[in-house]
Amino acid sequence: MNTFGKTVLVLGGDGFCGWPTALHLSDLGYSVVIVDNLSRRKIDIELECESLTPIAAPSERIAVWNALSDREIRFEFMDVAHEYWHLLELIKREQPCAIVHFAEQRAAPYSMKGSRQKRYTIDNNVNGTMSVLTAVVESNLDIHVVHLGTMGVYGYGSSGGKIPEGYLDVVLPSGERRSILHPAYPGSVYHASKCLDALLFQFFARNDGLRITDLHQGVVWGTFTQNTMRHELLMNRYDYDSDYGTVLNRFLMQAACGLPLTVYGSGGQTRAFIHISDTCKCIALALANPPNRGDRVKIYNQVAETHRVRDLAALVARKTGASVHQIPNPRNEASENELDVSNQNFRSLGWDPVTLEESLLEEVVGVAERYRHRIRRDKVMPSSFWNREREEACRANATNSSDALAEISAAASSEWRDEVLKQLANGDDKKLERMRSALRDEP
Ligand code: NAD
Ligand code: USQ
Repeated sequence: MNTFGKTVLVLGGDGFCGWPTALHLSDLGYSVVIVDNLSRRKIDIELECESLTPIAAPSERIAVWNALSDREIRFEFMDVAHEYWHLLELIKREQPCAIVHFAEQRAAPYSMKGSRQKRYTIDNNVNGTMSVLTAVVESNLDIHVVHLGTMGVYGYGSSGGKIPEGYLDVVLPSGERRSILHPAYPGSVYHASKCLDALLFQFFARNDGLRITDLHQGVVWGTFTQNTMRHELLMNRYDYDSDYGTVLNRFLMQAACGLPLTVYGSGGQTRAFIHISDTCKCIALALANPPNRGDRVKIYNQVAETHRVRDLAALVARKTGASVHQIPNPRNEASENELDVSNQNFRSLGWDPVTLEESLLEEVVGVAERYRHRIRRDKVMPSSFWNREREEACRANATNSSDALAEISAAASSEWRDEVLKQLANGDDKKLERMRSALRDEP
């Protein structure tokens, strides 16, 4: 497919998946317009916890990319969920061939934090999706909508075999064979918002003939891609806190900082995983292979492999010497599950995914080590609970866990502090000694 000069709107293009994807699509020749209201950066302020990696302001990182790449990414500040007319006007003006929709509140724990966050997640995500679909219909343009969904819409169980890609072949009581949308088993308010999105896609594809692809993605890990590595100011975000940090990136950060790995419950939860560089590749593949007008919603499982949480912890512990702590689970989820997932749709397009390679794990630990002075260790333990029972269980255990954490943190912190002092002293031994003794004198 000739991509050159074709316009793509990347909604949520300032985020963890959106930013490297915007760079990848720009690199492939698409004319990319990032649309974002920077709500994720505002939630950083609310949670008092920033990305582990320092991320440049949108205008700065885009200017660096445009200068380095000889391409042009543009930026539109907009709330997709609540500025419908602005969105419609943008679509009419840009006449994009496709819209990639990442612009949602994506953390399950944040969506369970309290009633405000529950309502915000549904309001933001469902209204955003509804606005995009309505605006595409209203524009009367033939635009392919590519949405980032989640494996969590299926629940994490069995579907009588491998989890299929969106549709389940069933035999009705009458004996008639049908291919139906897979039943929805959301495990959080966030996951429920994705199930509601999926229903909207079914309606708009059938009623208006919209061309829609929904990508049910697994847990994303890693931070760098080839493009974000081209300059320090292109750096991608790395969430590590208990609301936004996802499990493998959290374990790698914890290992890098000498903190115990926080396995929730038995660690028997099996989840699907994908590396961030493959997120970008899969989206490019989905854009290059749109459904026809009138086709049913095309659904892909965007996953590379599945792993049990405790096996991941054991792998990271083996590699790094980190200790593993099982703590009460703040979530209401099955303590053990199998997960067998089909990813045939992307495989049939030639996708050869990255798996948990040692070198990539080392790279992420390296990033975490480099920026560990930025970590707020008080943001590592769970702070959002699925229900009162889970909260009480976690709080009852908190004393023991925090004693253990505090011990390890204290040991690690003196080592870090010394590293920071060395950097500040910049080779001046006398200055270093003065700073060390000043700190030792601290009450
Ligand atoms: P993120 O929070 O880092 O990025 C989302 C971006 O969307 C942010 O820049 C945010 O400011 C923006 N945004 C949110 N609401 C908006 C609105 N109303 N208007 C304009 N911009 C808005 O999240 P991410 O990890 O990049 O995830 C992107 C998408 O991929 C989400 O829809 C998420 O559900 C899905 N996904 C993510 C993962 C993962 O592990 N990160 C896994 C599966 C699916
Ligand atoms: N977990 C731990 N310890 C931790 C963090 C998590 O044991 O320190 C466990 C959780 O209990 C859960 C599993 O690890 O069983 C995965 O948790 P996660 O936070 O890595 O992922 P999740 O909440 O499912 O959400 C992430 C993204 C979300 C995306 C989803 C894909 O934030 O946007 O939709 O992964 S999936 O999990 O396939 O549904």
